[in-house]
Amino acid sequence: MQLDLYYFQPLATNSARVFLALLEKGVNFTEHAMFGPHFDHLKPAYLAINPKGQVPTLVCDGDVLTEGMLINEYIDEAFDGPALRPADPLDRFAMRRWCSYAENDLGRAVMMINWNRVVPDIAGNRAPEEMEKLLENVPDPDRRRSWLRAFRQTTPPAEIEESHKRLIEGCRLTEARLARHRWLAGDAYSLADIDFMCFCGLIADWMPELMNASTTPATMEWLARIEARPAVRELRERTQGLLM
Ligand SMILES: N[C@@H](CCC(=O)N[C@@H](CS)C(=O)NCC(=O)O)C(=O)O
Repeated sequence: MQLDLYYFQPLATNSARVFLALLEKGVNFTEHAMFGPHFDHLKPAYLAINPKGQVPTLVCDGDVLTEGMLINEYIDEAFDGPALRPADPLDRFAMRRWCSYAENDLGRAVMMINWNRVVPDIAGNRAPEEMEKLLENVPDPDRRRSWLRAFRQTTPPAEIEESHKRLIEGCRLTEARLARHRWLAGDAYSLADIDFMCFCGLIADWMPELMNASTTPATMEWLARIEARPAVRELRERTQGLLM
């Protein structure tokens, strides 16, 4: 089967989780790296593949798959290699619950805070008119609005504060879970750990006051276990540039 993965460099969040699932399964795929500051994801060639203009996209023999969480379930189901979903139905539920929490709640708060930090850098030296013209090509109106608010730095402080509160609560919940279980879904490493590491592992780097060895020791040990995995080491080696 011909697999083509379209993803953002540097590898993080949504792109990293699918890239990592493929590495964990030992699946061969063709890489199509895209660069945020070049706005490759808004170019007509890519919009013809994914009209939402978002990454990652996995194309399997011409079938276009989007939504990282669903792509990863497909990868685990379709390919040989170590299982990334628990067999026990309740553990599998826990996996899905934590994946959903990572994506829709805690991960969204992390991304919102980071987005407001990095978009001015992504814009680079472009004049405001040029940047705003470029952003007219963002197909999804909600995404267009958040790009514009981040670029103009007009996101209401109360919304950023709300995201901070979610991070504090998320770090507490995760720590409580990992103090009782080796992995988020129970006894085995799963897609939940992949998602959580890709979205929320960033908190340890960006906001060490919230995630650190004294406040969240079980989470830090879990992160160290993940970073020692060969596939994660390979992911780090394949990451070009620095996370902004
Ligand atoms: N729900 C989608 C979200 C994908 C997403 O937000 N990707 C970001 C990169 S991490 C993106 O493409 N951002 C560009 C934009 O939204 O305009 C998924 O799970 O794959």
